[in-house]
Amino acid sequence: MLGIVYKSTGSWYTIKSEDGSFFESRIKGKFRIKGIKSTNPIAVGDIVDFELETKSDETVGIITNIHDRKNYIVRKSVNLSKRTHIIAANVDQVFLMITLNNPPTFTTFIDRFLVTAEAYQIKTILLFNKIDTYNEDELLEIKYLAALYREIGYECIGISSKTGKNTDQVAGLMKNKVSMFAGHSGVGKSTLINHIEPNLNLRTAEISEQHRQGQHTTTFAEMFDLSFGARIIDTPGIKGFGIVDIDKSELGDYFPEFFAIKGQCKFNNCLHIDEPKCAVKEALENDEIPWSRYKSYRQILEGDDENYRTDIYGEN
Ligand SMILES: Nc1nc2c(ncn2[C@@H]2O[C@H](COP(=O)(O)OP(=O)(O)OP(=O)(O)O)[C@@H](O)[C@H]2O)c(=O)[nH]1
Ligand SMILES: [Mg+2]
Ligand SMILES: [Zn+2]
Repeated sequence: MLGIVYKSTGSWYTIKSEDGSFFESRIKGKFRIKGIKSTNPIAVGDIVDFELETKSDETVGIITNIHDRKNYIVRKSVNLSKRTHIIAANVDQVFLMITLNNPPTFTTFIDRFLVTAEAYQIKTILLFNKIDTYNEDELLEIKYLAALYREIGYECIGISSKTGKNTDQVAGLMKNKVSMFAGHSGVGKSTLINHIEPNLNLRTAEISEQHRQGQHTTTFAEMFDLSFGARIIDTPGIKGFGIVDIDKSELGDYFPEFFAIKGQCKFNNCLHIDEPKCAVKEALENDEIPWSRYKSYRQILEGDDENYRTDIYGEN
């Protein structure tokens, strides 16, 4: 049978089969997935083949095969430096929620997040939340930011999770897709989800309560079906997503507007720092690339000697 993993506790996996029934399942034998040293072989969102086994009145699923992943999100395991923990697989899109103040979301955070999402090949949509609270100047700033990111190619929507303004647009984008929500603590992720799907209320509350009790317990993601054919993956305690190691020479490729013109740099290994005839620097001087983006790029680039590692957790 074919199914999708909705929940994992490390040894047990909850699988939803094609006909909509749920099965508690285990892995048969050892799973090795090429190229990934992970503490968990199977994650929420994985598509698996499984069989049913009945022993003394109890039916459990046995996972026999995992299908190739479209993408996956990892975080480093606590205490196991080289190993990673796969948080979720096969994510269609992530909504990054942004507020100007209360709490502030800085462009460096947004850009680091976008770099990670580009590296993971996950589509990101920017949601500027709490638009019911802004004064005229603040609204102008939001409009400026939205225009900046739209120009690069990211979809941007101004919303209010509280009044429901434009949340139907978000729900429309979620239909028939697997979505995740990210952003600093307090930006309104839970409020938005509760507004879109009031019946989920209890469950999201339960999950964050659980997490608050133990800071360093491993967090498990869980997938939820919403009433209108959307699915979300909730990752308690993780306000954004994982970590990715990016080589310095590749970093510019994850800034789509740099990538688009890098062919015009004199050197094909141009890092866009102080090389002569650098198309990115020229575009910057001509105001064709926003300074905030270049600033983020330099910050990330200078962050580490060999690799840049993004730590995209909300509170850092
Ligand atoms: N005025 C206004 N308040 C909002 C809006 N969205 C959320 N809030 C408020 O902001 C606070 C934080 O919202 P949450 O939904 O709990 O934020 P969160 O992103 O889930 O935070 P964590 O679970 O800590 O990551 C709550 O008091 C909400 O009522 C909005 O659009 N407008
Ligand atoms: Mg929340
Ligand atoms: Zn260059």
